[in-house]
Amino acid sequence: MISELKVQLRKAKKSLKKKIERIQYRLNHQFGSRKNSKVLDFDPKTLPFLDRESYSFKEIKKNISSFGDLPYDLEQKLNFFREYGYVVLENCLPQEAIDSVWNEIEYLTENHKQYDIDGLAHRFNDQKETPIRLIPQEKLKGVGTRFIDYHDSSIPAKKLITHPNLAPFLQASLSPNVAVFQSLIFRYSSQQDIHQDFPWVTTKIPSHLAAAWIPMEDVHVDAGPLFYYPKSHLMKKFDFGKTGILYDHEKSLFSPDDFSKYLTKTCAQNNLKKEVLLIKKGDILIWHGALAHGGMPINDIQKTRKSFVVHYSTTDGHPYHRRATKAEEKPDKYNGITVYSNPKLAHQKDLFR
Ligand SMILES: O=C(O)CCC(=O)C(=O)O
Ligand SMILES: [Fe+2]
Repeated sequence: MISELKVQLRKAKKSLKKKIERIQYRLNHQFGSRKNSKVLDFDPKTLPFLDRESYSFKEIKKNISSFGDLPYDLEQKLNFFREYGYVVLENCLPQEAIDSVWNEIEYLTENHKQYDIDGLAHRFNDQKETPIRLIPQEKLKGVGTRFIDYHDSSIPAKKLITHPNLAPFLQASLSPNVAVFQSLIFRYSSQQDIHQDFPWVTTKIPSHLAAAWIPMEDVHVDAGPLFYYPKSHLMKKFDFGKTGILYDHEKSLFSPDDFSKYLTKTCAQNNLKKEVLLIKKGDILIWHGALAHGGMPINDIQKTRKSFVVHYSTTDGHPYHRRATKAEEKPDKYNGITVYSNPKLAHQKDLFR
């Protein structure tokens, strides 16, 4: 009892200290000097070519690996992405390849007790990543659950997320040295609040970040589709206080909630309109690391929204697996894209071939 009280007291003290720091920070910013404040944007020296004023498709094309016929016009899609912060590549992935990866997920869900692949389930284990063998099956199948970095255990998944129809776009928008560094598989909508990815899904170079949203079934409007605000990647960035544009749970003075309020307000001020993503299996949405987006609420609880979200950086931006302490000697490459391996899951790497 006493120790519980002590814990609560410690928490209350911490929260009060943060409140005071927040007020001091705001006052300082309004009236004081900004000598020590962080620059609130990406470092211009590190921007991918596509994000630079001097961008030229001709130059980019010279630098990336040669590629075959694509089901879209690369230059046109890159121009659209540059302007709007997202783009849809239609009919890019074979249906059978998607179905077979989803079948692996069904198999793992049924036989989860044998697998150490990570998952994250709603209101389970303090929202911490947990091996799926420890997550009860109903939770694993439920709303709010995701498989984390599943691609580590599946060659078909690795091939899907580095597909030859996708790789040239990623290389042209980020750098020739693209790296997959995180992936999430959802059965239902994440119902996540509006956010941008770069403050959380952190890379050594925050501007080296893009994500793909791969539907594993046609998206239904009542299933809680992904939403986003076109052009929001160009908005002024949020200041988390002390940690600049990046979020740190311990050190940042402002919370994820403050961040989403800021984004909603700033999108409205800039007259940006929310769009909802209703794409089909086989299509891919790519979004810029700074595009404001989230998951709509689920209107019909019977409706799944099976999807594969992949975060890509560059080998400079993210030199090794987030669970590793140093670079792999020879990381795997699929279609010219580096795919790091999880050193903690070496015994269950590439289970599916
Ligand atoms: O698929 C969703 O609903 C949102 C996923 C997302 O925002 C992310 O993984 O960064
Ligand atoms: Fe996100």
